[in-house]
Amino acid sequence: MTTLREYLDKTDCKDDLKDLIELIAIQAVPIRDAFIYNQSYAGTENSSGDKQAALDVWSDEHIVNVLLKSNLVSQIASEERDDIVKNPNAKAGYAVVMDPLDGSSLIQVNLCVGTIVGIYDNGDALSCGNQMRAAMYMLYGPMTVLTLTVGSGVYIFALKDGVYTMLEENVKMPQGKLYGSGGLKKDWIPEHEKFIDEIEKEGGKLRYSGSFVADFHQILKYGGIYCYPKTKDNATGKLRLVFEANPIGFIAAQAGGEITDGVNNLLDVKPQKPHHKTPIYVGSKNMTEKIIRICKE
Ligand code: AHM
Ligand code: MG
Repeated sequence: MTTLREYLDKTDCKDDLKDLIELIAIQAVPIRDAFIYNQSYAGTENSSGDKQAALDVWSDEHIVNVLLKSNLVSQIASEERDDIVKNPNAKAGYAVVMDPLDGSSLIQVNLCVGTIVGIYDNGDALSCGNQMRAAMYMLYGPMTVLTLTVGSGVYIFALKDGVYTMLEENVKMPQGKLYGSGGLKKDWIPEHEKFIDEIEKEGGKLRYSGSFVADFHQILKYGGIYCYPKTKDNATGKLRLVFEANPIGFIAAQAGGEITDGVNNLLDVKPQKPHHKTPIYVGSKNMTEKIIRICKE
């Protein structure tokens, strides 16, 4: 069984990047332990206007403290903060972007949630997604699973007794028929309505939990599409380019899938601010090509 470190040792990652990836991945242990004491809402909102769960706030503070202490990171952009945290004296200049606890409306019902992270080696948290050096998410399901890319394929690891060992190597996203969409149906724009209609007519099967990271993991394995579209009342959609779309999109692309807003490859879009929002379609190319075609028509 290959451990996470043994895998990283075979890649072209520098030692400090390997250390950073391992350090972030192992935070799954304290985060999982914190679930039981952080079941409620915190009574606050983040810059995107989302209600913060106690575990959102806890995970954010925990990971930021760990990263600052490591001295490996010069910038941290977190979904739970208004501004980028800067550490100009860090000995290594990695920039980390993160959603410390994605899917937080599901904490109280014990459904699957996760931590999404992207790493840039240029020290700039507002880089385009295609400049990412590594992307990963930890999924807190029946098992704790780490999905990771360092730019040479996607690898999945499972955590047991404090050690991640490889579950699957070089994961490729199949073409598929699963679909899930956020946004109220009554507010869908005609392009999105047509897209979902076509999928359903072709035998698509609905799977949507309300946790992007969990819903994407299913798409990664089985194929299909996750979408959070723009709607009649919200031209930017709900999700964020920096913390959610780019790390997940980078993983999708490394597995042979794609991320788009219907027109642009999101990995090519320059973030305008940390909480830059965007419509998202991420999944198998048979699906992303369909929404791109419909948006062109
Ligand atoms: P969060 O990062 O605060 O949890 O918000 C993002 C979540 C996604 O995980 C999920 O796909 C989406 O919001 C669900 O939204 P909705 O409840 O509108 O379907
Ligand atoms: Mg999120």
